[in-house]
Amino acid sequence: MRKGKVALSILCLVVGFLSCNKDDGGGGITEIELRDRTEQQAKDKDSLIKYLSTHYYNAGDFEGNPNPKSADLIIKKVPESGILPNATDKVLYTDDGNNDNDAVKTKTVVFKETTYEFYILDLNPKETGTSPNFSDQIRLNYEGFTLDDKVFDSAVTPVDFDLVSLIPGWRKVMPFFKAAESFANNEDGTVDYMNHGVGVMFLPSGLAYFSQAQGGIPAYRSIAFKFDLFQTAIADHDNDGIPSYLEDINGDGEFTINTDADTKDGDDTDSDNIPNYFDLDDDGDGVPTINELESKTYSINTNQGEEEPVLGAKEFKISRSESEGIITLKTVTIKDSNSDGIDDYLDKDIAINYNE
Ligand SMILES: [Ca+2]
Ligand SMILES: [Ca+2]
Ligand SMILES: [Ca+2]
Ligand SMILES: [Ca+2]
Repeated sequence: MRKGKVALSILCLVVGFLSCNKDDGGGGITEIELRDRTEQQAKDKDSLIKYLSTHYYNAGDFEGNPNPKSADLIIKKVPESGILPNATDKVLYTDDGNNDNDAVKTKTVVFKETTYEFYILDLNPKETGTSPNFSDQIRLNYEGFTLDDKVFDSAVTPVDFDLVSLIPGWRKVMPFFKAAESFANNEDGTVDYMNHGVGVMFLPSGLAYFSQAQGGIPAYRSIAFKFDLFQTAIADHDNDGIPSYLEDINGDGEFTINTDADTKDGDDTDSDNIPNYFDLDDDGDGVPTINELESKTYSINTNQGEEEPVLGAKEFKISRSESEGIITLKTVTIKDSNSDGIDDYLDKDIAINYNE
């Protein structure tokens, strides 16, 4: 119980600090006028479409390439003549009304009651590999750049991120990509990834930093990132046994508290202002969520050719360890003991402790 509480109070502290800054007005802090999201999105869409329709990339270097990487990507401005250097080069966006003809695919999402468009370029479309959920952990290389083609941030050796802690655009984009098919550990400690996800995202400011100036980027700027997606892992932020992506109760791809306690429009079943993904007792019935799930331990002896079980539809891995060929796998299974369609951990009228 302690872990969730401590982490949450740090979060509140950070939020409190930011709002203090905003309120005091003076003291050298630049006041940024808060713009209307819909109006800003219209402007951002224009600048993004302008960028995409006046830039091309080296598509030929990615076709039939079995193991492409984002470092191979070259994006340049279309020359005045309109003639691209190589026959295989492709303009990112043609604005001919048919997105199928474009290199970048247009995606639409509602965020903060605003309809946003973002654009993705998939440089390694593939069938294999796992896609992250919007709330998962990812390992990747990336490079962020502005629409003036200036790099503002990058990581050339793999870094890990919690998608929940990033700008919203990343949560919207990453589920469209797949992590590596396989990887091999080298003797020098580096890892080789085979056939990993490679792409570019073009984000309006509303899915990026919006009103915040950040790392040399002024407020209200559309930005882009190219990336190599290597690995992904399902996150369970509060370690209550329920993967975080299943704790998005209203299905909007974000974690929020309720703005209305009656309709419960957010992701907070017991309306205690702690969203479920961070709440250790989601329904507030006094029994921690982890104890309202049925736990199971499997011992798999691979020396005798035993194989790991296929988990049930509502069964999730808690831990997995391996010693001398014996795999110990711990899982939890969501229960609905009175079969009313509301799982026990979300049903405040059911308080069965399966671990007692
Ligand atoms: Ca959880
Ligand atoms: Ca949500
Ligand atoms: Ca709650
Ligand atoms: Ca409970």
